[in-house]
Amino acid sequence: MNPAGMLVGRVLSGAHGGCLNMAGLLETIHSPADLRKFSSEQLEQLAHEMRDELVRVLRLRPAHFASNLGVVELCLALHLTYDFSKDRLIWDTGHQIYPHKLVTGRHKQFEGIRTRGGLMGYPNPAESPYDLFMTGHAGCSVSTALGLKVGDSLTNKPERHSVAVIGDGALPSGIVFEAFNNAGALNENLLIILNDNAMSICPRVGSLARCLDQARVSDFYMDSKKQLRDLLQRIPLVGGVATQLLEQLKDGLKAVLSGGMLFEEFGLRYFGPIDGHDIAGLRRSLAMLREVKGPVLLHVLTNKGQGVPEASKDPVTFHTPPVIDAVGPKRSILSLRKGGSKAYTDAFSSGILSAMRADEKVAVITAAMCQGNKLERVRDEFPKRFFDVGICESHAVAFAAGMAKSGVRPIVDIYSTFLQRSFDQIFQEVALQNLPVAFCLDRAGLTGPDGPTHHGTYDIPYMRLFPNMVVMAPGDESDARPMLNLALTHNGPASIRYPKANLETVERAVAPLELGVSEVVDWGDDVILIAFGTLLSECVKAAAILRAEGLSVGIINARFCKPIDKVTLGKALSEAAAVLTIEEGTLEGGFGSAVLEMANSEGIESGHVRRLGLPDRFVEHAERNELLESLGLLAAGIASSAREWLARHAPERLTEARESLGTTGSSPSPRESDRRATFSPR
Ligand SMILES: Cc1ncc(C[n+]2csc(CCOP(=O)(O)OP(=O)(O)O)c2C)c(N)n1
Repeated sequence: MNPAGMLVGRVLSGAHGGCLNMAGLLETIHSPADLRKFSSEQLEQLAHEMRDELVRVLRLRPAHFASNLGVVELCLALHLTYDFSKDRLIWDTGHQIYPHKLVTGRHKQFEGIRTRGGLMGYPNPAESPYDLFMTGHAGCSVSTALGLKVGDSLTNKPERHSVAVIGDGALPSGIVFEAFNNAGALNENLLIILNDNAMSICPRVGSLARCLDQARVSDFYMDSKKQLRDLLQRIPLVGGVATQLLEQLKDGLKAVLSGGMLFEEFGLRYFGPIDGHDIAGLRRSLAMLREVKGPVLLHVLTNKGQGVPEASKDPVTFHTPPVIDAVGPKRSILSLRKGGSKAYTDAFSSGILSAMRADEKVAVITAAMCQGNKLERVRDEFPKRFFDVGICESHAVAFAAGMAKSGVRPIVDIYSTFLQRSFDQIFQEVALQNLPVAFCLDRAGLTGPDGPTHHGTYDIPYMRLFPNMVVMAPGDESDARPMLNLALTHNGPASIRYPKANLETVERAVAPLELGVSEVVDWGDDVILIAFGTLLSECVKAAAILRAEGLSVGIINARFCKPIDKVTLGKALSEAAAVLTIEEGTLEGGFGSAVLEMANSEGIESGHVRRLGLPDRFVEHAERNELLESLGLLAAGIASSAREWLARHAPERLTEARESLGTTGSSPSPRESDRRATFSPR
């Protein structure tokens, strides 16, 4: 970026009378203890430097942007008030943790954040003792902070403070209220900071949002609240009835004016709202609250995108903006790089829009991911059939079940990783009732720079567990619409998983989609590659590599994991010398496992089946293609696994193939074309 828009170096007096070059305060911080040497002015300057650093690094790649700009002062005030080498700090979700990384000894590595081998974009205990849990899903901070506090009390460390910072977007998650309920009853010392920037990724939704909005009627509210308190304290209490009335009046006024009543009813002492960009004010409040006994909620008002005018004006785009091309004076963003290619998310969001235009019974539910799911057009065209329920995935599914029972055709559009929250509702409210709910599982597979908290790894196993559930994955773009149509006309629950990837089309005469039937792209008898999902295109490339080596290679686009296609897949297992299943999901209980289970129950030999997919470990963050390559899931890796497997199970086929090449040169082998012609799809 243009350094002119960044730091303006100044020399001011240091807190201890010395001179500090203000341009380099951030560089002098190796641990939060270093913050204590700064004067108030220097802290302001440090906040400025931190924002410059965030802009300098984050403009290079998509990353959480506006949320981090909004918590710089809060982060400094927290580290100045507490000693988190002993005290406990949990940033809810963890996407706003970058300022914390900058002051906890990770400034030098910050440049590489969210790249392969670099810092994670979320808390990571492997990086720093200041990060206690690796998280990325919203809503658990109050529970873990409370657990830490209780754990510390039980293990004779009662002096440790415990703090959770939670955003107003995460606040409505059901688990937060479960934690409040428990915290109020346990009455342990706990500080919950509500970081209220009036935004989730999109504007916050629901009745809780309205309640918080009341507290934002700032000046009026602050003044009147103070005046009313003063007034109430001056009214003489005369008799029991008057006291009772007065209490009721107090409560009523509090409820109307602050929104804090809700928290107090849970047994949390409510303070605020206060300005989250005033370091001195924050420090005063935090120092006072550190001494308060019992659970406390401090309501802090911040501005998402603070310090970058375009980000504060448009926090939705700047939640995770694309690469920032140009930055002007005062950190104003001059241009963003426009994304060119269409992704699977686009194919499904436009499919959903068409389905809603065609049938007024179709409705769609998102859990705070309208933007990520690209549902803005749906929201604007069909406001009555579009439901953003907030970060409440369990509710979303049970809510969909209710709608389905009433005759609506709900689509639950949720990322694979977040839908894990709804496991029990998928079981009980949907599958057990055999209700026609269509699940669109976006980001199923490796999500890239977000890493293990966000990879959509487990949905194949958790979806295929349930009777009645249809489990589908498109092989390419041409499968997307037919699958959505099938899900919306099927008489029971159906799910479709698709990755965070650009659309691709595999050239072929596309077979019409039929429930439980896979599509044969090519037949072969040395190797058959069975793809479940969009790694189909890599299988096509792998097949080309292997065919050039003289092998006869078939490709199947499985389309369904459940019901599984016993006929086609059974035939593949019976005819090919080596069979590989390929999926972008965990191998534990995934599609390959489904194929092995099918073979076992059908009495088909399956020792020659090799499963390729995600290993039984948490996969780190990096670009999706880097990860796929390192896991052997791109064409070269698939081809090499196939060769290896064939060498183990039918080495003579490799020799034969080599010999046939010797006689025919490198042109496609006659063996292969003969065999390809032998398959007759049903
Ligand atoms: C369970 C879950 N669902 C959805 C998300 C996606 N998500 C990440 S941040 C975010 C918004 C959170 O809003 P808030 O807590 O107010 O934080 P802010 O970004 O406004 O600071 C959402 C929906 C998530 N991380 N976890």
